[in-house]
This record gives sequence, C-alpha cells and structure tokens, in this order.
Amino acid sequence: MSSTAAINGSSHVGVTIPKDQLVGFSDITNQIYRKLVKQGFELTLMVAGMSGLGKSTLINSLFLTDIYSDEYPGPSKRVDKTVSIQSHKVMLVERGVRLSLTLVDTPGFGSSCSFENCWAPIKEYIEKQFEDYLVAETCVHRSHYNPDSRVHCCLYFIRPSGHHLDPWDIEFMQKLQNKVNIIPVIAKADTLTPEECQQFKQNIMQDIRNNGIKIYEFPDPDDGDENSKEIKRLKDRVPFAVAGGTHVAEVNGERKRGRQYPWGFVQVENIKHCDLVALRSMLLSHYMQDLIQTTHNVHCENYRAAKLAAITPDSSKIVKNPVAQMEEDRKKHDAKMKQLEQEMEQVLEKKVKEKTLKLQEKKAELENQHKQSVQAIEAERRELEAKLENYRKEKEAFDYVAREMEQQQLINSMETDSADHRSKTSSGSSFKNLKYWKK
Ligand SMILES: Nc1nc2c(ncn2[C@@H]2O[C@H](COP(=O)(O)OP(=O)(O)OP(=O)(O)O)[C@@H](O)[C@H]2O)c(=O)[nH]1
Ligand SMILES: [Mg+2]
Repeated sequence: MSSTAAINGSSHVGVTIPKDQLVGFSDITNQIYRKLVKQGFELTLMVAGMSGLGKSTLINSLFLTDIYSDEYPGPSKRVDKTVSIQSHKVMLVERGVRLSLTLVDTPGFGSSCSFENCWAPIKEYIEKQFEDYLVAETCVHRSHYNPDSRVHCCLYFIRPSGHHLDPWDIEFMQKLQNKVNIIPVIAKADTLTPEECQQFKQNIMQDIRNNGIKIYEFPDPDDGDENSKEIKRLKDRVPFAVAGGTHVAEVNGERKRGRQYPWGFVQVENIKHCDLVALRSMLLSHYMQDLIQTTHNVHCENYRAAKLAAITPDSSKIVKNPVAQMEEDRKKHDAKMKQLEQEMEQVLEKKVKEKTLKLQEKKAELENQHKQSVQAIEAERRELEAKLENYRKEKEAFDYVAREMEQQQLINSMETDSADHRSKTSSGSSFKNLKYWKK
C-alpha cells in the first residue's frame, strides 16, 4: 500500500491500493449493477392531450411492441372512446435488463372529457399514486416489494394544426407542472414540412416561456460524457415532433415501422422524418434515471411536504405563555388600529379627491356658461351694430332722395315762376326766386 496526501488536513489519509493487492470494495459497482439488474427498473409513462392526436399509436411505436392488440385494442379502435384513465403494464427485457413499464393512457380532451378542467382527473390520478406510495412507505409492515406506480413522465401531445399552444394546453401544463415531469411533443409530425415544424417548435417554446410553464428540463450532460454532444443535439429538438405508426414495410432491404401513404412511406424511426428516436433515446438511454429521481425527490417530496403542512397543528392554537400572549394581542391590536387609521385616511383622501373633482367640474361648467353668454352678447352687439349701420345708410339714402326731390320741386317752381314772369314781365319776382336758390 502507498500512502498519499492527507485529505483536508484531517486524520484521513488517501490510500491507493495497488492493482495486484485488491481488497475487493471496488467491486461495489458490480454489486450495485447486479442488484439493479436483478431488481429491474420501473418506469411509468403517461400520455395526455387532445383526442385523436395519436397517443396510443405512439406508445406502440415508441417501445417497439404492440401494447395494444386485437384483444386489447387501442382507444382509437375501440367502439367507445376512452372514458377513464387506464394503466397498462408491460415487461420489456433488453440485454438482460428488465424494465417494468407502466403506460397510463388518458382520455383525450374534447371527446369523453371536455376541455374545461381537462387536467383535473389526471392531477387526481397522479396524486393518488403519490398517496399510495407514501402510505406503503409508512406502513408498519412494509411489504418486501412495493410496486412504484408514480408517474415519472407525462408526454403532453400538442396538435400540429395550430400556430401556437391552445388555451387548454397552457392550463394543463400549468396545473401539472409541479406534479409530474412534462415533456411536450408535437403530434403527427408527418403533417408538417421541416420548415413549418421548426417554426412551430420555436412558437411553442416561446409560448412555454411567456406563460411561465415549467416543462421537464433535461439536465446538461457532463462534459466528460462521451455522448454529451449527441445529447445536446437531441435536447435541442424539444418539443419533440413525433409520428407514430405500426405498419411495417421493407425499405432498402430493411424492415421499418411507419405510416404508408399513397405518395410514400413515413419511417417513424428515421430521425430525418420525425423525432421519435430522439425522444426514445432521451427517455430511456439518457434520462430515465433522472426522471425517476426527479419524481421521487421533487414531485413526490412536494406532495409529502404539502400534505404534512396541511396536517400540522395550527400554530395559533398552541397554548402560549400568558405574557407572550398579551404582548402578541397588544401587537395585533396596534396593527389593527394602524390599519384602521390607514383605511380612514384613505377614505378621507378619497372623499377630498372626489369633492375637489366635483368642484373642478362645477367651475369648468360655470366658466363654460359664462363664455357662452359672453359670446351670445358679443354676437347680439355685432348684430345691432350691423342694423345701426344699415339704418344709417338707409337714412343717408333717404336724405339724399329728399334733397333731390326738394331741388326738383324748386327747379319746377322756378320754371313756373319764370314762365309767369315772362307773361307778366315783372322784375321784382325774379329777385324773390333767387332767395330760394340760396336756401
Ligand atoms: N398522420 C398521422 N396520423 C396518426 C399518427 N398517429 C396516429 N395517427 C392516426 O390518428 C388516429 C388516432 O390515433 P390514436 O392513437 O387512437 O389517437 P389517441 O390520441 O390515442 O386518441 P384518443 O384515444 O381518442 O385520445 C388514428 O387514425 C391513427 O392512425 C401520426 O403520427 N400521423
Ligand atoms: Mg388513445
């Protein structure tokens, strides 16, 4: 054995065991591995979303197995639509590792379950699983093996025909974000072109951010992880645009699952066609353990804490020291008085404001009335002036005509006089006429 540096100055000494003298504890990883393999893993996956988006079809495609069969047809093939939440167990074995997979199929919104409060039965189901788990954990006689039916992940289906999230999508995710790991998926991705799909993904992520929705955040992979680049690329594909299909066809000599159309074959496991493989890889190969742990450490813990808080005795009902109680009462009283005072001040302030406003309105009204009467008087004055002017003009014209007529009369009388004179030949009368002219 060779001694190495002391750890943090304590009495512990780091010791590296030479390879040829192993004591055996390094085998613990194998022990854990063997135990886990023997024990197997449990994963519960839920699908939710609008009716007819391909939830059941996707489940079959995702796990390379027909979970729904002729005896147990998928909801889309049943005569009646799914009207209740149904869980279905399937044991998958891959390279000796067993995975007990529980699939929880939920009624699609808009069919048997309306859009309003579509989240409520699902939330109830998830909480019931937490409850069952906690009850089993706290039992005096715990059974050796308690199946874990807590929902580790909810694939939330978004319809591909809109431009944004629908109101029920937002409500569903907001109501369940603290209960379960939500992974949004765009359904029936084969109906979108790659450009449309990219744009739709951006819109959805924007909506998720704008509405403060917490979806399951795939943790960043360790830099030392040889797959870190690949995982980051897969992570960028959220929300996964998926297509489901159980039809098997031969493509370039290989059997592929997909959807057969008259114009071509959509390979659901081809990353160029949709994100199904990316989703499966993220769910099973990279983040299954994290999903299970987050469910246990975060969601179930939240549920437990909320439950405990609800049954903790009300602190106000605990009997206290009388002096402390009096002091507390006095403080409460003071606070109440202060609040009352503030409220009265607010009422007074409000009333003063209202009164001031009314006065201002009255003043404005009076000013307006005054302005209108001044304007009316001014208009009347202008009208009278105009009339006076007219009268003056008319009078002048009349005077002028009167003078004309007078002159005409004078001329006429003079002419008459001169005619008389000529006939009488009297020189004195011409002098008399001359006086008229001067006038
Ligand atoms: N174009 C297209 N159609 C799909 C896809 N997946 C399923 N479908 C079709 O959509 C219809 C409904 O599929 P289901 O899997 O029953 O849908 P569901 O969401 O389970 O429906 P409910 O159980 O009513 O909520 C079926 O006709 C499927 O063949 C897909 O990826 N693309
Ligand atoms: Mg279904």
